[in-house]
Amino acid sequence: MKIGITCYPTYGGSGAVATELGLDLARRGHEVHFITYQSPFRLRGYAKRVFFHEVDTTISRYPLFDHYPYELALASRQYEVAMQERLDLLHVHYAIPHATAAYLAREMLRQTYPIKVITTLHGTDITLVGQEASFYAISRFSIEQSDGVTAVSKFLRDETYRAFGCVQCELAVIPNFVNLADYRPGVATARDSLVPPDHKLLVHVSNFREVKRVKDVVRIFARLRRAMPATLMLVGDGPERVDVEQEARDLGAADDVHFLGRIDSAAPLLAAADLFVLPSQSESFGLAALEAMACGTPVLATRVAGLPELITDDVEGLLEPVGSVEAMARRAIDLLRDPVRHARMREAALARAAQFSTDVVVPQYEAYYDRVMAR
Ligand code: GMT
Repeated sequence: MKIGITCYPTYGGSGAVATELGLDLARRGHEVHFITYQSPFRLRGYAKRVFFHEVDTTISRYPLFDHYPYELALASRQYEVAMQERLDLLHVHYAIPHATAAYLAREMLRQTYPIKVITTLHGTDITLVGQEASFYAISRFSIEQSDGVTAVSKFLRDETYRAFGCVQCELAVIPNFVNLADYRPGVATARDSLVPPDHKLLVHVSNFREVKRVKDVVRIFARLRRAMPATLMLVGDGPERVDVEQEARDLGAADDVHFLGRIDSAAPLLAAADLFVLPSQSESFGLAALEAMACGTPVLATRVAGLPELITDDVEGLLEPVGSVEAMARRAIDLLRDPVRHARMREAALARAAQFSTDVVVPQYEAYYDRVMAR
């Protein structure tokens, strides 16, 4: 099949999933064309049957444009690439504005040939942005007009039905996945190069948006650090970072908190960690948690949205209500003081992650493409 993929190319779960999906589809013999404004962050170097088509944004500073109409430039590029490459389908990730642009491209192509549009919903496109008054109607329209729609968890499917009604759409659940060749315990960075020998290592990875509650990570850590020597490493960057840095200073924990910024692959760090911390307000799936589990690291997370579909409390990790910093710290301390229980949880995390490996999940997308193409 010839597949066009549009996603946000920047640091984030939806772009990561879209890119890993494209790379694996190409390994399976499909031809994949990424269409976006910059090369996706996980797309590095040459890969057979993978192509990148840049959406030109150079005219964005034209004086008439207070707000650059990116979605029109994107629709135009999707149309051109589809015509030139004879794409079978456009698979867009994150509804706004990608599903809307793909709808336009499909309408432009209608006279020539009937391309299919599949939209994958990832999270805040439904739970936050899509429910903003100014985006609600266009989100609903773009979802309903897609030829196929997938959601990354049952939670997100049900939330889409609840929030949008979506009478005409049938949503398939296809979960996030992880490449076990890249994310595995064996890739761990040597611990003595990361932390003093007696320290426990806690890791968090995110784009530092409010929904991630990164300050809670530091609050949990500050409490845990009173009970045992420990280091916290925070990977990623975003709007909350300055406040999180201040929180670490205010709590007197800054010496043991390291802000690493955006790094290409966190796998070596995840594999070296004792605990991955994800106290999000909402998390439709929690790709970062899955990647940590694939590296054999248990997860301390919130019992919210899609996270309980991935993690069972006390099996592969620990789940507590949003904001319950005391309880999360207490449970982390108990776990890290019990090496036998911790080792059992590591094994359970690895076994659970294997159920979401690329080999298991990507064929579900292929089967879904076949179903949509046959309609
Ligand atoms: O919806 C978002 O916040 C954006 C998106 C991203 O690009 O980081 O994250 C979402 O998509 C991921 C991949 O499907 C999921 O694993 C994340 O749980 C989800 N984030 C939220 O729901 C907050």
